[in-house]
Amino acid sequence: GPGFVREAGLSRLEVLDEIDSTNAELLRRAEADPDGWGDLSVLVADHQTAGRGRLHRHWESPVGVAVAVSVVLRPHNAAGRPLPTQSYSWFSPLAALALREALAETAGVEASVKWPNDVVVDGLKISGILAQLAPGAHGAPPAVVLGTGINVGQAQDELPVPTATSLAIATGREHRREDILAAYLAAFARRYRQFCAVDGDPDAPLAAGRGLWGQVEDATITLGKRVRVELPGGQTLVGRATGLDAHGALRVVEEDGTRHSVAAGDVVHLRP
Ligand code: BT5
Repeated sequence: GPGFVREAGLSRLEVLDEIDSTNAELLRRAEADPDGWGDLSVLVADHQTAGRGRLHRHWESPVGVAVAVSVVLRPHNAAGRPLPTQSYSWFSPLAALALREALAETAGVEASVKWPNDVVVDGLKISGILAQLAPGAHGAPPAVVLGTGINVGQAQDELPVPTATSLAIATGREHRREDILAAYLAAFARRYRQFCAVDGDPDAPLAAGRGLWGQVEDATITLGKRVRVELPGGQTLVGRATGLDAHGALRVVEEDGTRHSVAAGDVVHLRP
């Protein structure tokens, strides 16, 4: 309700029955009216008919059992100064941390981050996050539309891939989508404001103590693992994931010692 919107510090929250994609819709609206969709405006849909993942992949969010939510970010510090666009790569991991917190709080579930944009429980994907650039308001830097799909009530045969799970499967009981959504948005807004307050410096300590960089490293199960990384160009890399760089890129060391910083790609965790 409106009380929640105010408390969480959101600009507005709109709920639709059905839309092609909440990200696509917010991108269209931000384009048509860059000033009308301010920082922390939220769009939620009960059902998406053409949800998207990265690289135009399909994202499934069936009616009644999934959360599909997108947020417009026009990041600036308290003095109104825009955040440097290099810091934008941290919004998706920031969202993953917020969801992790929300799942612990509302469902008692321990979730982790799988690089780059998955939230996993028991190694299975419970949520995917998609950040896209939108036009900035009048002369301002680009905005970000940050979308999150969360599997809440699906049974295993309602999920598109065997590597997916839902909150119902992970806990063996039902959960209200509104509770998950409210906890997630509140956690996200809180962390986002902390990050904006330090001008998007991933190393600057936040209220929780450490910088965002360190917090994300701690929550990312990919680190320390042997991985196969499929790069966007089609090449494949096999090695050990050793950490994240200052932009959130994955550091990978191949068996022959060659070092890489991978900005985008798909990761498979391999056996040690
Ligand atoms: C993602 O892409 O994981 C980002 C998903 C973002 C979805 C949100 S929902 C609200 C907003 N509006 C949108 O249109 N999108 C955002 P990626 O890492 O590329 O993963 C996509 C792959 O995940 C697909 O190719 C499937 O294999 C798998 N997948 C599809 N639906 C899934 C689901 N419900 N649960 C788990 N995996 C799924």
